[in-house]
Amino acid sequence: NANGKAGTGVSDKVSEKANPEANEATEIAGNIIYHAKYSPHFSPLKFGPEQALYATAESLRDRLIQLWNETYLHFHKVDPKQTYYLSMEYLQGRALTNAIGNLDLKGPYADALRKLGYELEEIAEQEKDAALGNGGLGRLASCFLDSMATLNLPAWGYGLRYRHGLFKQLITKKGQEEVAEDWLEKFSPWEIVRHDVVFPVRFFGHVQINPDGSRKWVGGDVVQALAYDVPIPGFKTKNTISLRLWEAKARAEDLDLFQFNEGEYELAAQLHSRAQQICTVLYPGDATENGKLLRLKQQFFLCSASLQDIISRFNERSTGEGSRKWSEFPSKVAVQMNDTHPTLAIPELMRLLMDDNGLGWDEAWDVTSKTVAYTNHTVLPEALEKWSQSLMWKLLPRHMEIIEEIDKRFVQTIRSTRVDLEDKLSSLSILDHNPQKPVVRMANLCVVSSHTVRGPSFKGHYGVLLQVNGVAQLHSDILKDELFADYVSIWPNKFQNKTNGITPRRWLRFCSPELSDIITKWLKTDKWITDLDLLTGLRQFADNEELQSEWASAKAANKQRLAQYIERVTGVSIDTNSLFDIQVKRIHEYKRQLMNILGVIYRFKKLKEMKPEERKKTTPRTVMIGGKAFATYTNAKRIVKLVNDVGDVVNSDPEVNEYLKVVFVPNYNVTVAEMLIPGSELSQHISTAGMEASGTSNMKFALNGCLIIGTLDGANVEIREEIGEENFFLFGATADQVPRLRKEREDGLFKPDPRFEEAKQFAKSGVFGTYDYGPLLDSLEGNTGYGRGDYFLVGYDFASYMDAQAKVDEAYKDRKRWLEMSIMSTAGSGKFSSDRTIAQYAKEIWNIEACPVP
Ligand code: T68
Repeated sequence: NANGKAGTGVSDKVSEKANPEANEATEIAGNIIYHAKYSPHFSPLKFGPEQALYATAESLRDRLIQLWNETYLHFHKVDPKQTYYLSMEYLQGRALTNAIGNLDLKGPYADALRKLGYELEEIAEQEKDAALGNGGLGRLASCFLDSMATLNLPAWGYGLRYRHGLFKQLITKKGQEEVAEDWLEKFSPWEIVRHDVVFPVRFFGHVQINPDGSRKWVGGDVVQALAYDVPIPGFKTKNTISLRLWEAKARAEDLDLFQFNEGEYELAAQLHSRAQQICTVLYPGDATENGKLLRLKQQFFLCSASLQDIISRFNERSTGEGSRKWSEFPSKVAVQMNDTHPTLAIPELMRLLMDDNGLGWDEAWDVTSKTVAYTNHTVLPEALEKWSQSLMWKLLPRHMEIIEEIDKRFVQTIRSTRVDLEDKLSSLSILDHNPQKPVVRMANLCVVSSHTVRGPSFKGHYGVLLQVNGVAQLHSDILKDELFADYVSIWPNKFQNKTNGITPRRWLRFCSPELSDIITKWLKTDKWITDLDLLTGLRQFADNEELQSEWASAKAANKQRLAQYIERVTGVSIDTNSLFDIQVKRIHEYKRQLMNILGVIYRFKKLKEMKPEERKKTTPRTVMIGGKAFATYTNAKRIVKLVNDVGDVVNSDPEVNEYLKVVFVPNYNVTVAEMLIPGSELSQHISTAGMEASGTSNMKFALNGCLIIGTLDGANVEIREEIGEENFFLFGATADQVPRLRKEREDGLFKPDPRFEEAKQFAKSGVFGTYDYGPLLDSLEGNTGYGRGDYFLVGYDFASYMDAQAKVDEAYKDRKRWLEMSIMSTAGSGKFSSDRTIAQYAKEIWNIEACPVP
C-alpha cells in the first residue's frame, strides 16, 4: 500500500525493489525515481502518489519529446502539405493512461510503479483534467488530434492555454455553483514551453496609409504570444504531433517603472494585467461589453499567433533559393476553423499577406480562400456568432477594412451575376447594416471566404476542395436546405458532410480494458483499435452464449466500478442489478433533460400508486443525469436543481427506492465520462429533432454496448442505421415535422397526452421541495416564442417517449436479447471512429497525405 510508503525518501526504492528480469520496467522505475529526485517541483524526501504522478508523467514526457522532435524533423524534411486545426477549445481530459496506452507501455509502466509501491490506476487517478473546452466541440477537437497522430498525418492543433479551464460544478442546496478550476495549480507535466516561439499580437490602434498607398496597422497595445507544445502521440506509431497552446504575456518594457516608483502600482502594470486577462479563463461571460471585448481578443489572439507561426514555418521549410512563392501556400497549408470562433483567421491572413508581405488583393484573396475551411457545429440562432461592427472597428480596425472589402466584392459579384438574388443580399452579405445594431456575421464571412476551388495538391494533381461542412448527415442537409440554402444556389459544391467520430483508443480500449480484451479475443485480432469497421465481425457471435456471458461479466464489472464511484461522490448507494440509464451532456433546453426528469417523475408517481406485488414486476432503474449549465443560463440551472430535488425524494422513499434511484452526477467531465460510459446500459439522446448537430457521446455509448433511446436527430440517425433499427429505442417527431408542430402549438391545436399533464402537475405539487419550479415548467406552457410555448416540443414528444421507455423496461427483462442488442451496438459502431472522420477530412477537404516517421 502506497500510503504506508508515502513518507519515505525516493532514493532507496529501486535498489530495494528492482527486479532484474523486467528490464524495461526497471529502467522505467529508475527513470521515475530520477525525475522524483531531480525534478525541481517537489522536495525530495516525499514520494507520495502525487509526486509519483508527476515523476511518471515526466518520464513519459522524455519519450514524447524525443518522438515529437523526430516527427518535427521528418515533416521539415519531407515538407508535405500540413493541416492546422484552429480551435478555441480542446477537452483533453487526463493524459497519463492515454500516453502509456498509445506508446504501448502499459505493462512496463504498471510493473515499474508496482516496484515503487503503487498501482498504475491509483497514480492515474491523481491527474487533473485539462478541460480547455465546454463540451462536444472541444472534445471533438481532442479526438481529432488523436486520430491525426495515429493516421500519421502532418497536422497540428492550435489553441489557447487558459489558466482556468471549464468551471468546476458544485452541487449545493442552491443547485449548481461554479468554482474556478485550477489545472495549472502545480504545473502541467505535459507541456513544453518554447521560449523561442514568440509572436507579437496587436489590439486597437489605427490604420496608417503609406505614401505608396499601402496600409499598415499601427499603435494600440501589443501583447506577446508564447508557445506551449503539448505532444500528442499516435497509437503505436512514432508520429507525435503538437497541440500548440498560446499564452499571452506582456513585454518587460510595458511595465512603467516611473509610475511604479511613484507608487502607482496598478497604473504601472496596466498593460501587464490586460495581457494576463486574455488567457485567464475559458469562455469569459459575454453578457457585458467588457466580456465581449475579452472574448473577441481571445479569438484574435489565437488566429494571429497561429497564422504568424504557420507563415514562419512555410518560409522556414522553403528549399533554399530565395523566399517561396506565395501561390504555393495553399498546397502547403490547410487551415481548418472549428466553428466560427477562429474566423478572424481570414482577415488576419489577408492582412499578413498584403500589409506584411506585399501581396495585392487578388493574390492574397486567392491564397486565403484556398487555405481556409470551415466546420459548422450548430443551427441554433443564438449560437451563430455576430460581432458588433463598432467593437470590431475599435479592436481590429484593419481587419474591419478587409472584411468590408470582402463583403463589397461579394455583393458586387452577386449583383452582376445573380439578379434573382437581389432581395436575398441583405441576409447573404457579411455585414448586417441594421441601424439598430450593425454586426458582422461570422458564419457568412466563413462561407464567402472558403471557396470551392480547384487547387493543386502537393503531388501535383488537382483536387476539388469543398470547404464548408456540417458534422452529421442530417445536420449537413439542414445547412444546405435551410441555413445556407441561398449560398448553395451560388456555390452548389461548396457544402459537404463529415459525420463526427470519437477515438476508439480513449473511448473503448483504455476506458474499458475488460470489454476490449473480449473483443480482441473474439475477433482474434486487436486491429480493430485502428480499423474500427472490423467490429462488424462481432455480429456473427451476437447470440453466442459464451460471448454473451463474457460480455455480461465485463459490463457487470464496469457497473460495479461505476456504482462505487457514485456512492463515493454522491453518497447514494445504487443497485448494480438495476438498469443503468444515463444522460450526460451540457444542460440545455433543446437536449431536453427536462423531458427525462418529467419521465422519472411520472415513473415515481406510478410506483407510489402501485401495490407492493405490482412493483416487484417492474424493471428496477437507476437514472443518472449529469452535465454543467452555463453560469447565466437560468432555466438550465433550474433543471439541475430539479434533478437533485427529485433524487433526494425518490432515493429516500422506502417504498420505491428499490425500484428507482435518481442520481445527479456532479461535475461531469472527460474523466467522469470514462467511468460512466463503460458502465452504462441505456443512454438518452433525446434532443428535439433538427437541433443537435451531431452529438458524440451517443457514439461513445453505442461503442461500449450501451443501447440508445433517442430521436431522429444528429448522428442518432446514422447510428441507428449502422446498428439496426431493432437495436435502437426510437421515438419522437422528425426534423421535417417540427415546424408544423410548432405552428400547431401556436395555433392552440396541440392536445397534450394525459401523462404529460400528470407529470407536470405532480412536479408542481410541492412533493419535491419548496423551490419554485414555476418558471421552468412554464416554459412548457403558452403558445408563442423561443424558449416559451414549449418551443422544444417536450409536450408533443412525451407520449412516444414514455412508450419507448416502456419498451426498454420490457426489453431489459429478456437478458439474452438485451445482451445481443448490446453486442450489436458495439458491432455497428465502426463508422464512428474519428479515424474515419479524419481520413475523410484529409482526403476530401485538406488534400493531405500520411507522412509516417520511419
Ligand atoms: C457541439 N457544439 C454540438 N458547441 O452541439 C454537438 N458553442 O451536436 C456536436 O456533436 C459537437 O459540437 C461536435 O460537432 C458545441 O459543443 C460549443 O461548445 C460552443 C462553445 C462556444 C460557443 C458556442
